[in-house]
Amino acid sequence: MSVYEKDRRRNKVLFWNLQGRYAILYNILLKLIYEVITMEPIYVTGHKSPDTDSICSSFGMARLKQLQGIDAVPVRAGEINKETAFALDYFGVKPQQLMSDFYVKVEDAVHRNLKPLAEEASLKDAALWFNEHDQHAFAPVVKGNKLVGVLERSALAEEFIKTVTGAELDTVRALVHEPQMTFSVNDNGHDVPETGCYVVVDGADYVGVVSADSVAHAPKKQVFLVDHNEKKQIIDGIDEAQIVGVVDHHRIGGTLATDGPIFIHFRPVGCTATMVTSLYNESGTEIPKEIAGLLLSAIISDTVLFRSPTCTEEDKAAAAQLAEIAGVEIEKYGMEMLKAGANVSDLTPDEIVRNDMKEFNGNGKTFTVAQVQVMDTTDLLDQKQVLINALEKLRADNDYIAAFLMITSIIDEATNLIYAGNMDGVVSKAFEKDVLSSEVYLPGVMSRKKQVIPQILSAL
Ligand SMILES: [Mn+2]
Repeated sequence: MSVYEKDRRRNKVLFWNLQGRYAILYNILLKLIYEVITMEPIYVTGHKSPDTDSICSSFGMARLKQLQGIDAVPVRAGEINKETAFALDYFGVKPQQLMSDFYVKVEDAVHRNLKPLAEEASLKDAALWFNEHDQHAFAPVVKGNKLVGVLERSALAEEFIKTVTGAELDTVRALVHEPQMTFSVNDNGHDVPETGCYVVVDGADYVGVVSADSVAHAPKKQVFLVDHNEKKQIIDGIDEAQIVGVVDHHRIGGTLATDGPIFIHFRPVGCTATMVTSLYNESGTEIPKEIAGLLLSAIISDTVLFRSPTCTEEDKAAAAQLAEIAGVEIEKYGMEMLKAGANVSDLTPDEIVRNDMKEFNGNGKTFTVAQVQVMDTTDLLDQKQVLINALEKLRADNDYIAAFLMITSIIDEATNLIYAGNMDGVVSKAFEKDVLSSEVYLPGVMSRKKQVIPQILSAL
């Protein structure tokens, strides 16, 4: 009897020794403990190329859930920009964990309870192993924890024919060969072939086996979206995860389809953090000081210190409440933070045209709009041709129909929109203006969401 089998029998005896309802109770308790241990957290994330709102609302929303006793983890979809870095540093918060994708990993789907055979195992041990694991065509073979290879059921059967005529092998070692395909715990589950069962390793160590079926049954990651809902802006692999909630202030774009009913919160306010603030208030939860500072930073950023036309009275009221808790003076702190973000002097042209970039899709056409907010646009406009070349490279490399860059002056409250792609007609139609060498000047325009995207989409 294998150790595994003994274990199983002992557990059975233990279980049945408990009488009637106690056994049931014991079972329920075990299940509960198991669920608590294996319970997946809710990942709270903002959009790709995260801005201050995406980073800070992720922190704010995750903390609210934690305060409500829910296991939530703030994550980010990309690198922190300078403005956000200033805010995080100011309120003493370290950036959250970077999440590269939500794909189901082999690690989530691996069967860990398939005991391997030791390479010193005798032919009889091997036969007993296959007898116990009658669905398995091969046995993983290890030396210590290290995977040595696999032993095929057929190879063992073949060997037994030989043993009848004499010379029996001492161990299975000679029959073991390298598996044709193995998976690492970090591999994506969707790469596991439709048929067959495969050995999973962690480095050189044996972990277990995986199949397409176990991948299909692996628990999905639970994801809470803040500050975005369009597929192209969500961290990759969201189709293999489960969206459990959305708090956003953008248009509903693309097809946000979910498996079940979800918590959803959309309002046409200037900032997601404003909504997060009201969720704290509605639930009667006190806002922690550093979270208040971060949420305030998000509102200042998204509304460009209340200058943006997207700014509402609700944003201003939330900012006042948050500033009080955080203990900062809004105008002073706000200008400092915006200045920290507005310094683009150390960015390369490639970085500038990807700054705060978002992808959009209209009529099946994909384009990007990046934005830099600066105190003075002169330096950037002086290198306009270099920036347009960088935009053209970005456009061509990704097969976009266009790549736009908004050069927005916080002081003048205006935007110079420059672009690559055959867009002169679209741009002049969108903004009812004549374009001049891939540029249009838009006084009063600060908001991509409200003053640029809808206009381009309707002109496409
Ligand atoms: Mn936002």
